[in-house]
Amino acid sequence: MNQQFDVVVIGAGFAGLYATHRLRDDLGLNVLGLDAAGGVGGTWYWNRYPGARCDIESVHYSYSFSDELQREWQWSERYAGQPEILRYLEFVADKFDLRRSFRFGQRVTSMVWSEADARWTLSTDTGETIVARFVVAGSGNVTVPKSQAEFPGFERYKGPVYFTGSWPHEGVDFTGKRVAVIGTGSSGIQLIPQIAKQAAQVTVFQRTPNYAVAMQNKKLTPEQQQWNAQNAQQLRDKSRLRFLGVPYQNPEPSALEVSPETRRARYDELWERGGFNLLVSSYGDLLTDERANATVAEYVRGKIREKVNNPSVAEILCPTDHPYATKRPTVEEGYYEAFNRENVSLIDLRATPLEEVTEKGIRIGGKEHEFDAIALATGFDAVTGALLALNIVGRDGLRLQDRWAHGPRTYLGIASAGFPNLFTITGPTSAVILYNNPLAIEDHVNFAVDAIRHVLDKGAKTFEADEAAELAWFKMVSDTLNMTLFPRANSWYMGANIPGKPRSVFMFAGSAPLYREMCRDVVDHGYAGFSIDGAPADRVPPMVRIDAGAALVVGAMLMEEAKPLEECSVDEARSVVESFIALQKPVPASVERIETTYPGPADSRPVYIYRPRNAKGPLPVIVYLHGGGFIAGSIDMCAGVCGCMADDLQAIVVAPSYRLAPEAPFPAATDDSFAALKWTAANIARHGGDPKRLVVMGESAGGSLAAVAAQRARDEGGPVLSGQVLLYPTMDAEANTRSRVEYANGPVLKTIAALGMWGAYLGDMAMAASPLASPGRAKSLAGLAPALILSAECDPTCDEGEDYGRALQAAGVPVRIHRLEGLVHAVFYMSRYVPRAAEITQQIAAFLASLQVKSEVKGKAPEAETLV
Ligand code: N01
Repeated sequence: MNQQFDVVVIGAGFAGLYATHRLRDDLGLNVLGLDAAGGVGGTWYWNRYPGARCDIESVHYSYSFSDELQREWQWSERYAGQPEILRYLEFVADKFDLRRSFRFGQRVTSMVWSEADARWTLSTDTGETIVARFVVAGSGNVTVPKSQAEFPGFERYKGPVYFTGSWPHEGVDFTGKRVAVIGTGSSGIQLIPQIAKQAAQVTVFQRTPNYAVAMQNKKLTPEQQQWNAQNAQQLRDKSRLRFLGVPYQNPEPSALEVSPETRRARYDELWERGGFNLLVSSYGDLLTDERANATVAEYVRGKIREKVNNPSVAEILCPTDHPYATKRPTVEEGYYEAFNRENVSLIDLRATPLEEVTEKGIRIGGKEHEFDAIALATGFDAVTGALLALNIVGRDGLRLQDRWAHGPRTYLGIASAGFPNLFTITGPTSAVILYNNPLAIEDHVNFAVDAIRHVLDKGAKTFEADEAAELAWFKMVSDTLNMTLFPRANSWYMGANIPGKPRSVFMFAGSAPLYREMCRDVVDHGYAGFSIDGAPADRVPPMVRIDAGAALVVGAMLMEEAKPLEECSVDEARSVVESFIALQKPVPASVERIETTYPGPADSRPVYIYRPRNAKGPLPVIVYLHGGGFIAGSIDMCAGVCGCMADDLQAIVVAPSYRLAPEAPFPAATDDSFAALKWTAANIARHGGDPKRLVVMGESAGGSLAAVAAQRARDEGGPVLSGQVLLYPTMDAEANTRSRVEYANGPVLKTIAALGMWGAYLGDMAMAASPLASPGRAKSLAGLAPALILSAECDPTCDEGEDYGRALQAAGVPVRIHRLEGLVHAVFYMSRYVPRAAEITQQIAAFLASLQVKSEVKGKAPEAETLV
């Protein structure tokens, strides 16, 4: 029998079947699939307990790679049961003739990397040894059942014990039996009502109650089936852009911004829709804000109390120790009603801990309860269990168990440093946990297949995650996770369900669309973060370096499916930019806004003056020029940031409007903003400002306008400025910088979009030669006001601002350049969701202090630094 393969695929579930199909049929490789089970199906082969059913709607919980398959296969129910999902996977295996590539009933017992020939050697429990260049592990995330050894004395129990995760194929007849069920997670919640219909007595041992939502399952009509088949691709495309990978409607921003009545009506409507609709389509802050989460948690508890007749039983079933959905929220059919039956009783293990398992049953509270059978729905050694069980030994004898002793370390969840040519499909820290499995699997398999093709095309031998990339990935994933409520629960998501297992980071809590963008970015940067044949890897790409808060905002933006800026009309671009209002903290009540006008060269223009109500003046003054690419943005759009700056810095912030292109092209914006600066200098004393402590500031395109205004103040007779603050400014239409290339695709601003806006502003690109458009081209930069340049690392404009700062320094201007590591364009406007946006105000506070123009600043600012 041939024992040399290009690729060994482990597992014959969704992942293994698709990987085998792609590697064998698309790449033409010699592939062997191995599975310990007697057939295909993966988790659906083993989990045959009564009631086993998927919690994602069937039409979404299926492959998307084949149109033909999507047309041919019809699901009979909204949520398919285990037998039907297994039939589906068998159908797929037959349709694509996959069984011939598999050996069933063979469990991989070890995998050892040989450096000399760059091959993996796999051993199986049937004594076989197989050699392969690549291994694709599709061993699953909830595969290895938890050990029963957690229960003292279990080995003494004489009756039958059934694990939900390896249920007897022939089924179990519980008629007339007294049955104990331990565990009330997804499996237990499905199993209990089914057994209750048959058994004489069911005793449920509950340690932690769960939030179970009505499934609202039903048979699909022929019309629905036909519609699903006809619209399959559209449904799948939409799914890929949504939280959890289901094409449900996007949520409203916040549960806290609506009245209790509105909220309740929304929850009611989504409850009726069933399943994950409640989580996906209600409010965007349920998983990040405890108070928002409390509203839905109380709603679900209310439903439990409605369903369970006995109020004290209902209270035991009501979860209170973790926020809603921080453990996988379960879906139920008749679970709560089961507790209204005479033959079902509930034991609260928190109140009465399980003492031991005896020969005949279970002892709690000093009393032995006898059972004819015990069903364990106690869950799995999830995410890492199946991979560690493979006993993988990588480069230089490194054992995966040792490498992951304190928690998994991976890059993108698909590879781990020291283990070349091993792809872990939907591995730890990938997006799978909060995503629809088949789609997550397809994405990951496609990544692995493309990487293998890349290696083979290059004639290379090895593909391996770089340790530095892993570290960057780990930081971003753990920071993101820590911005959510997930760490508040002791769940398998956190590795907290197994005694002794390190509590760590197992899940990517951004969103699947963001994760996909990150993977795409890695590929677009030539597999940055991976080393091929040991060549040093390029540093990790932009999306992986992104700050966690910014990552969550970018993920939410991707799910909004907004039209890319570069494809927008002027009006569309304006409404995209205005939408940033929602991302800012609001103007604090401690700040008043005066709305007035200033005389611009063409017309009288609105200007807002923000003044801290109780500050003792005269106060320093900041003239703030908003961004928006010269074609968009407004003084209303920047209200939150201006109001907060006034409060944080105890300064007066003046936000003038200026004319926008293309209606009023260059130099209208610079003429207006310079006029506003002069008007402020002449008039601000009336409002409590100190014109001798005047700073001009601008964000993005406003940064360019601020730099030009500072030059005109020097050249055109004042006013005298104390300083200039340029926040990730776009400085020159023709700048040819590294960051414009490296960050060409965003994350927030794309180079092509910035260029489009420059074009609209300048009208004629030849205008770029004017220093009024490109301040870096001024004859001299000497004698300008001291400058603070704040650049964002993950931003095409990063370098042009810094380059201008260095040119100012060379001309003898005191300058501080501060790079906002991991932050993105427009982050100042994301202050509500990106805590690190506060770094901008802190830097400005330190800058003002260095200029000695500072008031009593609220909060802690970095020490004032001497400017270079
Ligand atoms: O496992 P779980 P599961 N003493 O870990 C309890 C997928 N799935 O098999 O919470 C007493 O969720 C434990 O209590 P606690 C899905 O992703 C999907 O149900 O640790 N009790 C908990 O109540 C799911 O999340 C579907 O305090 C003990 C239960 O056992 C994942 O698989 C269906 C205990 C385990 O819950 C796992 O679900 C089934 C102990 N020593 C599974 N140890 C659908 O698609 C554990 N427990 C619908």
